[in-house]
Amino acid sequence: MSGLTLIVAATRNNGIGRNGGLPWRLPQEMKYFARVTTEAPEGHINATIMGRNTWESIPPKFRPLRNRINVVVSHNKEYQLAATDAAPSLLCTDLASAIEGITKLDVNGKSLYRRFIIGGASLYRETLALTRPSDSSKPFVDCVLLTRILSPAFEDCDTFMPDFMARDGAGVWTRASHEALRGWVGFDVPAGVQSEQGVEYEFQMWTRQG
Ligand code: FOL
Repeated sequence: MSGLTLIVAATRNNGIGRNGGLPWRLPQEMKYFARVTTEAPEGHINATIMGRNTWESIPPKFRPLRNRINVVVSHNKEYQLAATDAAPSLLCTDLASAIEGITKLDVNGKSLYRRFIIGGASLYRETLALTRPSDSSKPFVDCVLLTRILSPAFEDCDTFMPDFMARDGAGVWTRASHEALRGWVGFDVPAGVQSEQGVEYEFQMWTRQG
């Protein structure tokens, strides 16, 4: 089992949210998110791991995210999902038990393929702070699928992800080639600056050595 993959759309100053939701509406970018997190070889399934706020930010009609194992991490032990709400596959009070819980889950006999950290700010911060463990069963983020929102600046963001490149120092994270991104996701991803709804962005992949 490979490490964890963090997937995020963020502005140049790492803005990711506003008022409990995404600051932009980018249908093609969202399709990319859905496809990347869903596609798995025959007989396999991926997991999406998210914080409680992110779970609540997904439109009810899209939640739980279909054809994926949905894991919600809430450090609040009292947290209860709304009775009317569709349930995630797992509700955990910390990341370690989330990771362990997924392994034990049987989803119609499917094997687990990839584990995606899909936000938000707290869970990104927590997972990026993990150092490479000697025990490969422990969680560690070794790949970031970053959609960099280039313009406009979306200066009214109120939620930010950590600057993972700055945080770990130069050379720890390296940007993979576009071919490597295509190979990793397993489908054709448009290269270069994308333009949608007046927003310019780029699909990037970053990997970590140490
Ligand atoms: N990563 C990227 N690249 N873009 C994002 O928008 C993004 N969003 C989150 C985490 N990582 C991301 C968290 N927020 C849905 C809504 C919000 C959300 C994540 C997912 C959602 O409704 N997803 C549906 C898409 C349905 C559609 O096609 O519009 C899904 O099935 O994945």
